[in-house]
Amino acid sequence: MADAQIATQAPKITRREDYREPDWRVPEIALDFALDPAATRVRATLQVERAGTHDRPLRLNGDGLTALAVRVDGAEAQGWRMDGADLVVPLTGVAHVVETEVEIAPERNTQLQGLYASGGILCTQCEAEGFRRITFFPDRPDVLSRYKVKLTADKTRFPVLLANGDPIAQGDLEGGRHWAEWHDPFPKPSYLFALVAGDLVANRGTFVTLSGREVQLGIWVRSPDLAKTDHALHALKLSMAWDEKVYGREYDLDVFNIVAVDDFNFGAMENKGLNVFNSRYILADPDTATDYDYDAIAAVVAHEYFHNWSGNRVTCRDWFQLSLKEGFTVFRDQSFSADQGSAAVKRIEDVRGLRASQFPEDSGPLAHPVRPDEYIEISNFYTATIYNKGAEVIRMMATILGPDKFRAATDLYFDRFDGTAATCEDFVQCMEQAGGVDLTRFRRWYSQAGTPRVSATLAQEGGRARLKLRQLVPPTPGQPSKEPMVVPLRLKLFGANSGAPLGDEQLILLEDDSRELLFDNLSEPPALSINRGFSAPIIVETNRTAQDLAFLSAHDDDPFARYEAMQQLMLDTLVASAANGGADHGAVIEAVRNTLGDSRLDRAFVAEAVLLPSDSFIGDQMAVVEPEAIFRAREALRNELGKTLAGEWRAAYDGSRANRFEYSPAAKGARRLRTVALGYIAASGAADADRLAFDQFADADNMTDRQGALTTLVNGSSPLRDEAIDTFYRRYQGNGLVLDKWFQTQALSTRDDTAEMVERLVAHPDFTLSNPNRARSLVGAFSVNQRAFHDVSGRGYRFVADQLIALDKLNPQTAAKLIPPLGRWKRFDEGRAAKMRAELERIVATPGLSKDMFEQASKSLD
Ligand code: 0A1
Ligand code: ZN
Repeated sequence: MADAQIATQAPKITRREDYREPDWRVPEIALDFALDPAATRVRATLQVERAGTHDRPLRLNGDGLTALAVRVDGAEAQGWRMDGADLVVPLTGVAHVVETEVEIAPERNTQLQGLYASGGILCTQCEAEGFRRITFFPDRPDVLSRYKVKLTADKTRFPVLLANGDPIAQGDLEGGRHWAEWHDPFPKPSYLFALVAGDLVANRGTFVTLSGREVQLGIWVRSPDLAKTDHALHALKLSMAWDEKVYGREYDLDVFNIVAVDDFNFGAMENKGLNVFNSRYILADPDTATDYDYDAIAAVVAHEYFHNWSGNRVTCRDWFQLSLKEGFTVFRDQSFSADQGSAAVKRIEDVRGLRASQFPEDSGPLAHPVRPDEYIEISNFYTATIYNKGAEVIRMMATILGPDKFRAATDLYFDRFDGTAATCEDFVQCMEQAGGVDLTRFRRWYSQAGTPRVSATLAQEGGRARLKLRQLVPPTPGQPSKEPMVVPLRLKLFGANSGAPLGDEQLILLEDDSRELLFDNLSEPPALSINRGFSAPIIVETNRTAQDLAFLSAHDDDPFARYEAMQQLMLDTLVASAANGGADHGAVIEAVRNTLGDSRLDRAFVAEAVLLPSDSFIGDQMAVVEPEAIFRAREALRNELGKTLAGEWRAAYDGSRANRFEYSPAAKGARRLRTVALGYIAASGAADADRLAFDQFADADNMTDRQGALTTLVNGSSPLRDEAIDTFYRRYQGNGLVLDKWFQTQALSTRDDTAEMVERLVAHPDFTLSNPNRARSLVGAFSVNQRAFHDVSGRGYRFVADQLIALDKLNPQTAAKLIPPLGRWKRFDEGRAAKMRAELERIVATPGLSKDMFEQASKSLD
């Protein structure tokens, strides 16, 4: 079945410069599904029209399909042939009706692309190229069609039949079967097609749009999960109202359905009018979902909903333009989430995520521009660069234009390109026209990979100061030399004695290799606050002293910059300590003490600010990553912070005790700080720490507190550790999403026997590679556990490679996504690097490897 996926010696490279408009358009398609898990019949009727004057045949993409019938204008087609997996049909006129028939087996589809079965539900995933696994079609995003879909299935097993658009008709048939017909009036590309059939129930709601239309909303799940869908439904309504208010975008169909399935390769999918979600981004109640989960659910629901305009009404011309919809939609969902609670905390979280996933990608073998030039397998390009750096690029344009012009520019974009397939260039042109700006050089953010490094040196000369800025964009694969980027920098000076601002914040553009700025009439020595709000996705290197940073961490009036000053101070201390086997912790301890004691700060901010940078982020600052030295340096600082500020941590812990679960920004902040404080109490070696953690674990009325306590116990060595692990398991046996947390918490343990433990967990009866969430919760989590994965013996590398080779046979997309940690070998010492390379070589040499894995693993060896 996976034949079409298997790489031959030289997999085909698709290049952006080779883009050609489609030869044939398909304005209408009717699909008729006779659904059956073992054998589903798909009949497709395509109205095709020749585009322009040419005599090329109609090429319909297929993947693993056999044509059982091909008809043209009602008669059996003559002269059709297979070209590889594609069906090629010669046609003589300008317009024809082409019918095909195929049979597929959803229950045998382990790749989870196309039509597949998940827990008794039949569902589809077509982005990017899954539609060709369902029927023959020009499976490219610039072919837009109106879809009519008829579904027929056994009524007992599949009482609910859903597809895109609005329901038209339904009825019963002989033999216990029934049917439903759906019609989507909006032309869409094939990647947005969806159907779902299953025994589902809905949490229903309504939303009245700005213009007064009533939309029927449904969150569809299996009946035991119905009680966990209120949060998602609420988030959907908030998203619909937000898009009207902030972007002037209304929903356009009579119904909007979301279905949750347990087996899903990504987070969720924005199919027109019928979003399909990984159940982890829908299901929540206080007992099973953490605050992090609640927030992620709202963000993903918003993200998929916002795609209705940024992605569906205006789609992408080709897959090189993927960031056109993804970068913009991530920016929109980030703005939505920022508006729901603390914007500062949201920005901190987003930047932390960018640094954890995008920065390493941008400095490694898989670095690629926001608009890539070529790919082997497009699924490999659903990356942090396309999504998160893409969002930063949109954010920078919004910063340069200011809010009013940015809104005028997005209005222009939606109006001009509604119903079409557009490019990143089209978007930038709208920004230029409505914003009255020239973005010629700014476009380099789309074409050049690599994280720019900006050095900022401030020198005081009497009452003046001179700021020297210099930028460097590092070489990346295929791009040895770079042009300077346009870097928007929000900056401000503070008086280092008084803490008062020395002038207003400025937005400056660094457009060349370097730039100098002069500041006059300074009444006192200045401290530099730069890249405030993280106005550009860059690495900033300054000549600020530990004293400057400590000062800014207490006085900066931009919360992000304040957090950043603290992080930089911690980072400098930890890097020095890892390199020299110790460092003076005094400045960090004082800064943490000040922050903990500042009652004006909200608890969520405090919790973020006092957290030390992760092992991996510390490693990213070092010429050669030393996992053990980093771990020891971080633990030593945690220990000293825990001991020196013992009273403060106790006070923070006790002061953040909530009485009863509530999902509000204040309650979330309190829970976060409580668990952070618990971590420091444990790190101090306090005699009662394990008991405190176990009590929190046992008494918790919510998953945030319970998992927070479990994490502390799992990292430790108290006898209560095993008891907690067992209790948790028994309590949640049968709940897949919570068991994922159970596996993940153990895979992320900081203990030195983690590799052994994870190897044992693979044999656990609840472990399976067939479910992507489960595979990620153990293998994915372990491979980002810097200390355990990089165990000097190489056993971590071997373990992950073994798992990925096995996973590739089932689900190449999910396997390939887990390659990057092995590809970071250049950052490690020779011994580790050789072992990592050896595993990559073993993967590349595996017979029958998918092209997904081939691309990721072979590029990672370069
Ligand atoms: N467009 C979706 C992401 C997505 C991409 C590919 C998939 O195939 C398995 C699934 C989902 C989004 O941005 O949410
Ligand atoms: Zn998306």
